[in-house]
Amino acid sequence: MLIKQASDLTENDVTPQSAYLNRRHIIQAAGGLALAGAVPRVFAEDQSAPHWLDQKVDQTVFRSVTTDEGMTDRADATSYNNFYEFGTGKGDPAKYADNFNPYPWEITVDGECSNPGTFDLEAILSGSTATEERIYRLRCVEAWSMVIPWIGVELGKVLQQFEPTSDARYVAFETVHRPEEMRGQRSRFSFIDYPYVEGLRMDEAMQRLAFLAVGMYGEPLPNQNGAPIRLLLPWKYGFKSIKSISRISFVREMPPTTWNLSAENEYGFYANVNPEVDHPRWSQASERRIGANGDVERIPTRMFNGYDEVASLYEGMDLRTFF
Ligand SMILES: Nc1nc2c(c(=O)[nH]1)N[C@H]1C(S)=C(S)[C@@H](COP(=O)(O)O)O[C@H]1N2
Ligand SMILES: [Mo]
Repeated sequence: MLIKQASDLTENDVTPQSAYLNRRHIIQAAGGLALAGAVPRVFAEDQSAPHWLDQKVDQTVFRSVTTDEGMTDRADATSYNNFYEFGTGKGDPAKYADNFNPYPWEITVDGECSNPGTFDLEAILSGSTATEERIYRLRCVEAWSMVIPWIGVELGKVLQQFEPTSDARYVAFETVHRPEEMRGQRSRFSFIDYPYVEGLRMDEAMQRLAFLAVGMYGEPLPNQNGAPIRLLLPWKYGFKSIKSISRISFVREMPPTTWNLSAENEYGFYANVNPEVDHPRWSQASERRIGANGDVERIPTRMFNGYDEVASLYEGMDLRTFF
């Protein structure tokens, strides 16, 4: 895989030809026991990504958004997670997501659109443009953050395939409900109701930064990071970036969202990263960056997580009221 920098970007392609870009080729070339321990779990047994997805990820040639901040190690981004369907501990998703098999995968699309239906993931992705790599900051509402290279497609380009009508003012997303494979969905003590649901205003969904990832670090998404397809909204708190999406609905009214349902005074619908609006129980002014080589440092949090280009979406809105 050769990833080129988009020419219209000013930030330099300072990332060295990282080990991760070539890892699979190295693994293939070695083909033996020496590197067996390095083969990610997603490739184990029947959970291996189908060939077409593997290819789609591997053929990524275009890096459209990047940053010169140090990238979080793959080991950290795949072992320190929030995915309550597999448990509430940060290590639970990596520990328990092995029982989840995301292939094959279908997404049901319904509501205010001309082209609804249930589609195989492959069909949805083949109708989109080529996959691209984007290195995004991910800022959790709990005040930790990472820098992760994702592979995927622009959300807006995918949504256009379904031809939303002018009645579609919002788009709602749902995570798959598979209690037999997701131990957190079986828990009697869960304080969130499943399936996990999220939503965006239509103009937010069409913003070019809204992204659907099918891979990270040059490989298909591991289960704990939301295989086979999850949202990334880098200017919003991490909980908006819903994982393992199985339904997309175009709707007229603002849809319910999981964390807002659990505590509406703590988690709003918009959830834009904002250092000036604290969580009722903690400050949002700074964050704990889990950066390259496992280094952890406390850094100031930036408005919209530093993605200023989204500001026009919220012009005239009081971001304290619409948090
Ligand atoms: N379905 C689902 N999606 C989810 C979550 C979850 O618990 N369930 N957690 C969210 C939160 S709080 C964060 S910070 C990110 C974490 O993504 P990561 O584990 O890939 O870093 O996923 C988000 N998406
Ligand atoms: Mo989060």
